[in-house]
Order: sequence, then C-alpha cells, then structure tokens
Amino acid sequence: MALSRRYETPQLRNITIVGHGGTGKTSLAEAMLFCGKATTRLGSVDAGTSTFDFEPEEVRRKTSYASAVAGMEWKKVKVNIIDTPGDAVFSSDTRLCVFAGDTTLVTVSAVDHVQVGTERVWGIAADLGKPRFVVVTKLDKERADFDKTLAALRESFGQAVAPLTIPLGQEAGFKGVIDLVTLKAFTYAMDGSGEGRVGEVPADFQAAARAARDLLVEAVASADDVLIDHYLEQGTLTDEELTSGLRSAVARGALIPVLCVSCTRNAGVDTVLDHIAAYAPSPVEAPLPKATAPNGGQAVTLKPSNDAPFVGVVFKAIHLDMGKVSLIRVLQGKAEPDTNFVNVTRESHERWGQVLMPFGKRLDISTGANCGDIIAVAKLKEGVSGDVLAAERHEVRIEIPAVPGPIIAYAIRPKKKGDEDKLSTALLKVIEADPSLRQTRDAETKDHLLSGMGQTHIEVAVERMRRYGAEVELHPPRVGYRECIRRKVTHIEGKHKKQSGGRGQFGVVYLDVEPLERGAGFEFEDAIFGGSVPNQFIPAVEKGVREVLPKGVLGGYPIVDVKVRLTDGKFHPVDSDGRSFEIAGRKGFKEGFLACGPTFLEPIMALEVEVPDECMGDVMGDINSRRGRVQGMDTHGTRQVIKALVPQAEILFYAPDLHSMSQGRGTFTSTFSHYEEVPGNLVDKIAADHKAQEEEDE
Ligand SMILES: Nc1nc2c(ncn2[C@@H]2O[C@H](COP(=O)(O)OP(=O)(O)OP(=O)(O)O)[C@@H](O)[C@H]2O)c(=O)[nH]1
Ligand SMILES: [Mg+2]
Repeated sequence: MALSRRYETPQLRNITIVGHGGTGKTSLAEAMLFCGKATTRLGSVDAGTSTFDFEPEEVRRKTSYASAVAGMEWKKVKVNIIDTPGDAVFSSDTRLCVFAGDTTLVTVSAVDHVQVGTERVWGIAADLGKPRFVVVTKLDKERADFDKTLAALRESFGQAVAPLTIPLGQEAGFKGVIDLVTLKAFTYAMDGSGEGRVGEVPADFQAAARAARDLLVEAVASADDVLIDHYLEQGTLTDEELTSGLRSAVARGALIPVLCVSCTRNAGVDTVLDHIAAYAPSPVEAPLPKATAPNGGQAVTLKPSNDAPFVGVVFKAIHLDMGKVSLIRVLQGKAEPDTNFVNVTRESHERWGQVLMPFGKRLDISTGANCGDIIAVAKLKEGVSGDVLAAERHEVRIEIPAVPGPIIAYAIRPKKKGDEDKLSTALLKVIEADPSLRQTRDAETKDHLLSGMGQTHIEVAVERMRRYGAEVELHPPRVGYRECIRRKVTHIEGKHKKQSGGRGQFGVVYLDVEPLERGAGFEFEDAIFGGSVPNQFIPAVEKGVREVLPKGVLGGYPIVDVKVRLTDGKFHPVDSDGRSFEIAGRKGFKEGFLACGPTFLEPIMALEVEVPDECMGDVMGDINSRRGRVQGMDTHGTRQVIKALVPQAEILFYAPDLHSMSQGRGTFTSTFSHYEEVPGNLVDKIAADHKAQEEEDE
C-alpha cells in the first residue's frame, strides 16, 4: 500500500536500524513493514524477497550492502525505516543514515550478545547525540540468552540501558514478550504471521517481570531530577510518571530501552512499533543538527516546522533503472513538487520535479511532504550523499558527519580495450552512491584506481559496475617503486654511428653519472670545454638522457636522484646531427646507470594500528615479519596504538590480515612517509615481477 498522504510532523518517526552484521536488521525492518500491512507477505533476506535488500548483489549474498528506506503507517503514525548494512566497510552509509534518522535502533543478537560492530555503531549514534533503542533479536534461536545479553549491554553501555519488554521463554520455548509498562503478555503464532493475543503474565513469569519493571522504573527515575525525588519518597513511580518520564528520557538519550523479538518468526515486532510510536521522538522533539550561516559561520537554529524555508540533507543516492535517485531528510520547512533549490555543498542551483516516497526501490508519487519526513527526488544533476539542500536565498551550512577515508586502492581496467567510457560512467555511479569510495589515476601506469574501506567494499563496487554495463577487471594495487644508483662512475661512452650509403649518422658523448641526495630528482650539467660536442647538439644530448627517466633501466620504474654530467664527446662535421646525439645520450646514460650500482627505492608507509590489548603480541610480531619497524606505542583505554614504519609492498593487503589477527577489532591507517632502498635480495624479484606484469598487459 502506497503511503501518499501527508503526515503532520508530530506524527512522524524516522528510525535508523544499525547493528553488527547479520544481527537481523533487515529481517526486523521487513517484519515491521508486514505488521504495518505495507507488504502483503513477510519479506525475507534468505528467500531474496526483501524490500530493503533489493540490489542483485545483496540478494545473491543475502546481506545488505547499501542502506535503503521504506515508510509505513502504525496507529496513525508514519514510521520511516532506514535499514543499513552491518559490515564496517560500508560505514559511510551507517553514519549518514544515523544522522538522517531521529532515533537509532541497535539490533543485538540474543545468541551473540554485544559484538564489535555493536560497539562501533553505538559510538556513531552516541557521537551524533541520537536517542537509541536496543532490539534484542533471535530470541527463538538455539543458545539465545536474554539475561546474558542484557548484562553485556549494561556492562558496555551503562545503567541507562533498561528493558521495556522481556521475553516469554527463549530458544524453542520463545512464545512472545511481556510489556513492562502495562505488565501484559503478548504471545504469537510464531509462523511469521505476527498474529497473537494479549493476556495476563503467566504465574511463572510474574517475579521476573516485576524485577525487570523495577529496573525500568529505577532507570526512568534516575534520568530525571524531579522523578528521582518522587521515586525516593514513594519507592516507585505512577504509570503516568513512568510513561512521560520514559518519553522524555529517551529523547534526551538518558534512557535506552531494550525490546525483545524474533524477526523471522515475527514475534514482538508489533510491540516494537508500539513503543516507537509512543516513546521515540518525532522530528519536533528530536535533537537537530548544528547549522551555520553560509558566510560568516554564525550559528543558526533549525526550526522543525512547515513555516520555515526548506532545508534538507541528501543522505543516500541510489541508481535505479530510472536514473539517479537522491534520498532526502527534510530538516526544516516543507518539500513541495517542482521546487527550485540551492545545493549548498556544491554551490549550484537546481530544481526537482516530483516529490517521491521511497519504499525500497519503489518510489510512490506524493503531493509533497511536511517538515521532518523522508522523500526521494529523481535525476538531480548533483545531489549525492552528504549534500545539503536549501530553499533559494535561505542557504545554511550543516555539519555532516565526516565519512572515513579509503584505506586500500585497486587498479581497475575495462575488460575490452575501448570500453573506457563505459568504465568512467559506471565508476561515477558507484562513487555517487558511496562517498567513501574514491577514484584516482595512477600517474605512472595511467590506471584508474578505486579506493575503498576494504576488499569487499571494492569487490561489491566492481559487481555494481558490471551491472551498470562496464565489464571491468580488478587488479591488485601496485607499489610505487623508484630506481636510483649508489655509486659514481665517470667517462662512460655513449656512441651512435651509422654508415649506410648517403649521409651517415655520428655522435659520441662521455658522461659522468652520480647519485644525488634523496628527493633531489634529476640534474643535467653541461661541462663541455673546447667544443668537443658543438653547442647546438647539447640540448639533444640532454633530451636523450631525459627520455630514459620515466621508464627506468632496471625494471620499468622512474629514475630519481641522479646527476648526469656531459664532459666530453666527438663529432663529425657532416654526419653529426641532433638525432645522433640524442641517441648517443640515451645509450650513454643507460650504460652509466647500470654501472653505478642501481637499485630500487620503495615507499615506506607510516602505519598506525589500534587493537585491543590481547592482540598486541600477534600484531607486533606480524609487523616485524613484514619488514616493519615499530616506532612507538600508546594506550587508549583497553586498546593499544602501535606506530610503525612498514614498506608499502608488505601492507597492500593488510586489512584482511589485521581483521583475522584481531577478530575484526583492529583498525589501521597508513600514510606515505618516505622512500628507502629495498633490501638487495629483492632487486631481481621486483625487476622480474615488472617484466611479467608488462607481458601480461600486452
Ligand atoms: N532464528 C532467527 N533468525 C533470524 C532472526 N533475525 C534474522 N535472522 C536470520 O539471520 C540472518 C541475517 O539476517 P539479516 O536480517 O539479513 O541481518 P542484517 O543485520 O540485516 O545483516 P547485514 O545487513 O548483512 O548486516 C538471516 O539468515 C535471517 O534469516 C531472528 O530473530 N531469529
Ligand atoms: Mg541487512
């Protein structure tokens, strides 16, 4: 059922679902849609029928690779659900979607409890000051343990985390949930229909329900100065104090309610919707992002009202058959069809046509949207993730969460020569949809480089590019070696002589070749006295020498930090010409270079690795085995930061290795530091690898 009617701002709830990978975010979102009759059957990730995981790549791998939005109605409230991918390599989506929503729903599996990804997304929501709910999923699964999950949540995130529902049984015995506000039991058919009934709390759950309610009451009271006094006087709170206190504490982030479900069996999901409608802030109550005037930067307070001029943020761009679609959270004012606006980020003026309501990949035409809603508009020239849009003459700047920078680069090439254009078009599309992907050109190889947060990130991007019509090949990243020399040689001869009828060709040069200090580049000196090489031919000698520089002599890499001095030569009054001296210069330099103890320089990266204490030993040992030199260590709470200098060649594929060494809990950055000579035993290997690569390229 399409939601084309307009909802008033207080009737809106924008919720972003985040969590560790595979904890049931998409399944929860599907169950919500089905409960709200927005779908006619329960969408399933496993069966490939999800509204949110609609990309073919997602269907194939049964996991979310991009965020998606769908709206539904629940008891006169419109709930906009934003589903995000759990894998950390897609965390730019997570950040922007948490930013765009008013409430963050964190899924935690009752089987796996608090995981690395839970802590990561919790940090994102906390940094952005977003009110949070926790939804404990998979209570129907073997080894589900609610008490352990709740204890882990309170240990990691504090006593503000308190249950709002508790499970009625667990594992195969999971039948439903007990609502701690009303002290009613909700039991379900457990067949995905979501059907069930409301009844009294069974006798054997009475004590547990009372104890959990006490925990909730105490948490609500502790979040409010007035309520805590009442609580201490009366020993409890009235129902009215409890519900109003709950709503206000949630909006302030002072209380984080925990709810219980089975997503796939659709049990408890209707109570999640009830509690969102009742206790999650509408856009009027939710904290708004910081805004400033475009020039001058004085603070501007956004007004979550229809009367103010339009301001919105594009939090996701997607590519559908119809073209690019920008998903926009309206932060201020209304969004009417056929409106001119300014893209404040790009400093451009545009106009959108229809205002659409996103439902996965389906877009429903609407008459417009009120302040706080989420809309989609199609075919903007710009309008990609993170862009701020505003009504003309009412521009404001908004602090958008920074997206993490890429950490690994791959070369990509079209499978067929001549498909460059297709590649460029497809590349643009994937980058528009995901701002943590970047595109650069390798100055030496002229390859397109695609950088991202990890191997899966790049692989999924390449799969998308194929779907957009560009057959591309992915090549491992290459190391930017340089060639240099270690000794000086003098009086190396370079000779070019040809006598084949008619006018001959003749030129001879004598060169000194010597190393320069690191970073000095290249120098050519003319030290000819007495005209042994006539003046007019000296530029030709220099040209010949310089021709050798970009592709090197040893193994195809640029030559650096070398000085060539032209000291002597021979010429013939008739046969000598520029071309002959150019060739003589080239020959002489190549020969001289090889006589000077040539070697390769390799880029050394400054590596910073952050890992939990217990992985330190493994990570340090591994850095040593990668020819790395540890420079120092720092402690960040229970985590250690290791700083090291490591050759680039040794950490091209560091991300997956660190991931397995640290069970996914390590992070790292690497930036270029300087060049150093490679160990002698690697010289032949680098030259041979380059030759093999060149042959493969041909
Ligand atoms: N038994 C049981 N299985 C569940 C439940 N929720 C999700 N699953 C299963 O867990 C797997 C992952 O579910 P998803 O909904 O794709 O999880 P997600 O958090 O969206 O995963 P990513 O988007 O890849 O991070 C699927 O096979 C689901 O069928 C649940 O409550 N109970
Ligand atoms: Mg998912």
